Amino acid sequence: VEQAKCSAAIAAVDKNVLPSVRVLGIGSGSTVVYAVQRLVELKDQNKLNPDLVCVATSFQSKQLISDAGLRGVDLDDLPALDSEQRCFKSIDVTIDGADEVDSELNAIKGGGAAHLREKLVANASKKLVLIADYRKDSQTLGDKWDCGIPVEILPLAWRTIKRQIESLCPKSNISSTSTVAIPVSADSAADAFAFQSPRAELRQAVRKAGPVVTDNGNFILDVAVGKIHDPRRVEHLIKMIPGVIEVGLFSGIAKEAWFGNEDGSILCRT
Ligand code: DER
Repeated sequence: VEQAKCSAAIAAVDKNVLPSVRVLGIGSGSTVVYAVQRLVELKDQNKLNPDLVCVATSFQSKQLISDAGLRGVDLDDLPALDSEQRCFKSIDVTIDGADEVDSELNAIKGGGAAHLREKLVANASKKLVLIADYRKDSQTLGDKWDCGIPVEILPLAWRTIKRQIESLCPKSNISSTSTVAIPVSADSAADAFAFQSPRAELRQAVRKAGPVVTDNGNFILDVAVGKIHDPRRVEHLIKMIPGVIEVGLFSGIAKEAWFGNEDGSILCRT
């Protein structure tokens, strides 16, 4: 698996981090470590833009940037790209990992509890490139990733938020045999999407007592909903709940996804 991650990372960096790239977003997680290692190699070969600056997406990512001897910069310190100060996409390209990617390049992210800043940086990027091993390459979100959708929430009301997420779809519409289309709004069955009755679990830390606390001081609920046929709708439905800060569904954001396969081959989907 590590070799597959490494191959995908190298291929994605070589294809996307050209000398013309001046501002690069660096994601979080274990796969992106290989991308930064490749950046160091390119830097040593003078193949990077000499003015390259990197935007971190977490404390881990900030540490990767500084340990690699790359120049870090805060998102808000980047100059606007147009005179009217309107263009908010100040990052040329961002390279980041993912927990699962579907055939439309929608992704589940947040396995590393970093998706709030990752989505902020991805949204401010002209191009988001995902890198992953073959385990993340899916037809439909929820096929392979069984830890649920990471949702960053306000700690002070976590039980109330959990209850509201778990009440998102009336159980009465769930048939016992299969996932059924559940009208989200009473007025239109067209709003329906396949959605199991969600279960939200507060993510517990491993080497710290109590729940995971994100870099932003918040909690994570992992929301299991089964297969996600309409990621954008599920994302919006959860995001509308008061106290939800960010949902680990990246719908229609990524432009490219690179997967390392078990046999050493590499797959790029656009
Ligand atoms: O938290 C995140 O979204 C990370 O990008 C993560 O999910 C990917 O992690 P991995 O590269 O360690 O699989």
